[in-house]
Amino acid sequence: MAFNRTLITAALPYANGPVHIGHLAGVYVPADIYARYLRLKGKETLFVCGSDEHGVPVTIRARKEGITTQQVVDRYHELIKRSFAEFGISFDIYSRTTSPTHHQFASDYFRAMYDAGQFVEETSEQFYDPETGHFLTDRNIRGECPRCHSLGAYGDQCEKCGATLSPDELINPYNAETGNPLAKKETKHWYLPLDQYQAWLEDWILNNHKEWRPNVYGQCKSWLDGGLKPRAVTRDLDWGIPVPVEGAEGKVLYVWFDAPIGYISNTIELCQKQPEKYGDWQKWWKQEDTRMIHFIGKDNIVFHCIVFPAMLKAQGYNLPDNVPSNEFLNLEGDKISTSRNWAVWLNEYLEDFPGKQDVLRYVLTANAPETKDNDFTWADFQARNNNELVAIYGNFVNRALVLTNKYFEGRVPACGELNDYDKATIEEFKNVKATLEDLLNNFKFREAQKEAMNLARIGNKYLADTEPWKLAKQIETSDEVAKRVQTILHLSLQIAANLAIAFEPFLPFSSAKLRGMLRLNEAAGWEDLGRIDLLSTGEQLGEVSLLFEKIEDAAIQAQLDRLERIKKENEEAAKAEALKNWRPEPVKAATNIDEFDKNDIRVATVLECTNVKKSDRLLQFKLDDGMGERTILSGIAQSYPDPSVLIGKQVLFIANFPPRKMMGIESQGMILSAVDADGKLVVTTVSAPVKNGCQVG
Ligand code: B3M
Ligand code: ZN
Repeated sequence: MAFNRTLITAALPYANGPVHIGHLAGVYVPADIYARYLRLKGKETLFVCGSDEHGVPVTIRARKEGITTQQVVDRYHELIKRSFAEFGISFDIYSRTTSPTHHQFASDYFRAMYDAGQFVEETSEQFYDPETGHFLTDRNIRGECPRCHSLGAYGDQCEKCGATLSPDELINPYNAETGNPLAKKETKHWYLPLDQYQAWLEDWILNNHKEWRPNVYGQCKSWLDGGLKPRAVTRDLDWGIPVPVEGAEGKVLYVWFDAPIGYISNTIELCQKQPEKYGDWQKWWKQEDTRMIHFIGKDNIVFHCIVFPAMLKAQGYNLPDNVPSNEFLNLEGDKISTSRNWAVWLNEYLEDFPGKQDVLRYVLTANAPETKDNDFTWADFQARNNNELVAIYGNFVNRALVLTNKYFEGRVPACGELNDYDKATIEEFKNVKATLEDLLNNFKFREAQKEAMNLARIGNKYLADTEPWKLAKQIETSDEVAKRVQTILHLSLQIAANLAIAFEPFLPFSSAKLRGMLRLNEAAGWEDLGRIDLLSTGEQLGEVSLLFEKIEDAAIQAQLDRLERIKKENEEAAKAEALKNWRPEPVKAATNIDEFDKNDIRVATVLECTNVKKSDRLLQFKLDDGMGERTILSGIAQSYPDPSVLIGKQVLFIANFPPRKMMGIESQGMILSAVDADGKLVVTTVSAPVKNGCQVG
């Protein structure tokens, strides 16, 4: 269907922490590239986003930081908004779900569905804390995992074994915050009957949107194949938008009900503020010739492809045309995590690398997790900057401009006769526009940026091959040579102007700078890409400066050191957590004295105790066992950084295990140790002196 305008939405980030590179690579950078591309093409475009300020994540953060939920969302909304702006994410509006417009509109949306009989009401038993009188969300319920029996599993997931759980499966569930045991109580909620939309969704997605990315289509298909069930759209919480129905006191809209409506209410807010520029909001949400694209991360697919479309369909709104969702970005081989602080935070990046927004944009797009999870490493960040942005793009542009300054006082020289090599070069870069468009139209940003860089490669190669700096030696003496140098630089400058346009969606700061240096006409847009008359002969160029600068090792090392520090902190926190949750193992199956007596346990004095060479696990003991000397190897080196502390101690060992060779040494028995909660091994010693060789029983 033909469309005349595009509404682009980017997932609303939770205002429970700053934005990190995973968010940027997955959602905001691709969405921004697309928005800038369409605007550069002169298309009517609206790019909407805002903070998601309801839900449990913000309330958890508030309790952790000891401040109110309102303070949390105020703090992070401002921080996120500012960092996005500084990073050049070109939203038309970045609002928030605590705005009055949103509260009103989301509430009305619920009410309209309620009045139209589009919900089902159901009363069910839910966990609640009898002491606080609060119902609990899955994430706030903890207990023993029914699978691996570790303690402290969450109501939705066990982080130890990875099992997906429901709170009902937990053994001895308790309130994660108060530690109180939980009871069940009846409560009424409103459900979106997704089962009633099943047939329609199947037809809409599976038959009519086969062009969606395989990861998106595949996830939808598996949800649909599993059969959709009604989903509760209300919660018993005190933070959120009150359910606008009688008898719903103390209940709020589920965050995933109100958040996507935020796309609409933010559009409304903008259109009410600037009607001349954006028109009536309904044009963006209800008119058939408007196309909607949702940029999201893969954990949001079901909400944007199934739940929200059902809500939109119910009320007669437009449906998304495409939902380009990315996989996840890892950091230095590890999953990015807000709670573990394993991330590169946008606000910190902007402080650590001032003026280098485009470098991060470039690297995140070059490594975009479009089809599979991908990894961000600082080494790659440095290499892509130094070897690609500096060495190819920056180098080409700089040489073209500096040489023009040097030989032609910074004026665009005339284009003389083109030779075959010039013509071949022009041919090559003329194809770039069509290729780029095809890739961008299909949300293949990673490939598209590669193609833009290819244009810089063409320019770089052109200068390297034609070597105008060598010819320049004869500029004074040969008219022909002078003309040749003019032509080479004329063409090079035209390629540079093309680069400013081609890279504009990806690297907006560099393009603005390059446009300034070339004094490129502001009106030159996407459709001018491929032209070789973007700059006029005789035009004076602007002041030249470097487009990109080398990033030194020290800056990278500082980032790696930071991550190393965080890793250590996390290990310590995990240990402390394990200690806190530790419980003794259940008692083993019954045995008897005869079985026990088969083990010949005795006392011996440690004569020597040393690390085994080339093993970080084994200690070698020489013992006086009352009968002579005995060697035993024990895998406890990690617990004894200084093994000599054991010398002179009387220890317990099993004397009748068959000898065993390890690392070329024969071990004649086993020394008994206690395994502490954190995995540390402590050798058992005798509290009062006894004869070596005496038996334990
Ligand atoms: N805030 C989840 C997330 O940040 C959620 C997205 C809402 S989009 C309407 O992953
Ligand atoms: Zn488990």
